[in-house]
Amino acid sequence: MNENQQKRISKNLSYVLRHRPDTVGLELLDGGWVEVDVLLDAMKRSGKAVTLDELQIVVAENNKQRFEFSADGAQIRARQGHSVEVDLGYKATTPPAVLYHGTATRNLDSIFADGLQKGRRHHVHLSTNKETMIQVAMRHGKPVLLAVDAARMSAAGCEFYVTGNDVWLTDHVSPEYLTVVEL
Ligand code: HQG
Repeated sequence: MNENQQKRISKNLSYVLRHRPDTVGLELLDGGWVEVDVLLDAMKRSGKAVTLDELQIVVAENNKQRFEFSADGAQIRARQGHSVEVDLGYKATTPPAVLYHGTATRNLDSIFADGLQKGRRHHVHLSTNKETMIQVAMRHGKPVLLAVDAARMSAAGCEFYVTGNDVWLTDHVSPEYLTVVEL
């Protein structure tokens, strides 16, 4: 399988597992899981056929580790990034003292007025990894990196959830916790 094929499968999976399971006749289970057999069957019926081998490669090699199998391998889910109503079942966890968020410079005025908003997603996405966050920022325009004072947010009672791929999720980040990091 070449890179383009992997990308296409990853995009199809993101669409189905995060946003529109209904388009292939699926409903997500608690935690955002889908039975692998059921998924393969649904993808086939909707003309987006993918084999189990291909699925395993995409889960293992996806550049952002977006997907994961359950421990027994019978189920699959997207780790984060959903727009459908689903409880991923992540437990609130104490965050590292500092987390990062990458965005475009044109968003700064609005972010320093309203804070980081989750928009269409379930949460605001943060990470310990500055490089990753700069990459995320570059999707939006001229990149800027924000440091989030997670220690102070946590002390103030804000909750954080961590996924299996170092994405930290929270509901909202007030401007008082944000500073621009000089690149
Ligand atoms: C910005 C990708 C103005 C926010 C990535 C961002 C990530 C505001 C954009 C994951 C704002 C939302 C998430 C405010 C936030 N005013 N702009 N008050 N509050 N914003 O794509 O964080 O490929 O929904 O800074 O790798 O960029 O999907 O979120 O620029 O991990 O797996 O509004 O999505 O992962 O954009 O990216 P997004 P994001 P996947």
